[in-house]
Amino acid sequence: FADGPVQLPAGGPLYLQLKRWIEDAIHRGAINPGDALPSERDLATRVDVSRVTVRKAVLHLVKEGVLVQRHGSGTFVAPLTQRVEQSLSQLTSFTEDMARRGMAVHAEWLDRGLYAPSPEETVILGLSSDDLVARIARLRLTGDTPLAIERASLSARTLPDPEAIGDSLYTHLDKTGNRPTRAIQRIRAANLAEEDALLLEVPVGSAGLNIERTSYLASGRVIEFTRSIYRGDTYDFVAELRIGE
Ligand code: 16G
Repeated sequence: FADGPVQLPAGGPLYLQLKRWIEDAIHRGAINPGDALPSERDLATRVDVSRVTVRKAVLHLVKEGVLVQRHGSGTFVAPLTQRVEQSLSQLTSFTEDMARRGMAVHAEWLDRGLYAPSPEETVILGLSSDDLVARIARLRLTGDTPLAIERASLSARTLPDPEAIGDSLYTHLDKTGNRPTRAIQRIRAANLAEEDALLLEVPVGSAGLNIERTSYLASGRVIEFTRSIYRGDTYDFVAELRIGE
C-alpha cells in the first residue's frame, strides 16, 4: 500500500490531501476492494501526519462509501467502488462483458449435472418426455467480490457433459456451433432471500435484480434458459432508445 515516505498531493487542508491520496491508491489498484486499510497509527507514522488528520480523512471516505468500518476489525476499502454498467442492447456473455472492462472473473460452482427436467424447463426448452436437462449454477465473482448468481438450464442433447463448459458457457456453445443469436431478457426487482444474500455477501432483504434470459439459435430453437440474480448495489443496466420509425 505504501512503502517508504508518502508524498501527499499538494493543496488544501492536510486531511483532504490524505483523502485524495487514499482515493488515488484505490484507483491505482495499490489497495483493492475488500482490503484492509493500515491502522490509524500506522498511517499517521507513514504519512507523517497526526492521528486526528488520519481519522478525519477516513471518516469522510466512510461517509462517501469509499471505505467501510467494521467494528473491532478495522477499516476496509468498500467491496466495489464502481458500479458495473451493462448494456441491454447486445447479446454477450458474462465473461466477455467483464473482459471488456479489464475485470478478472471467476466462478464458484453451486451445481452442475444432468437432471429430469421440471415442467417449466420441459416447456421452455422444448424437451420430450425422456430428455434430460443440464443444469449449471454458478456464483460469478470479480476478485473476491460476488456479482451474480446464475442458474442455467440447457437440453442435455446440447450439453451432455455440464463439466465441459470450463469458464464460459458461451465459449463452449460457440465451439460446439450452438452460440445463441437472439435472446429475450426479463428483469424484475427482488429482495434477496437468505440463501442468495449469503452467497452475494449482502444483508438479507437487500435489493437485487432477477433476470431471466431465454436464448435462441438462428433456427429459432431455444438453447438456454437462465435465471440470474444480480446485486442491485452493483449493476446498472443501460439501453439505448431510438425514436420509432
Ligand atoms: C450472461 C447471461 C447468462 C449467460 C452467461 C454466459 C445475463 C443476465 N445472463 O451472464 O444468461 O448464461 O452470460 O456467460 O446477462 P459465460 O459465457 O461467461 O459463462
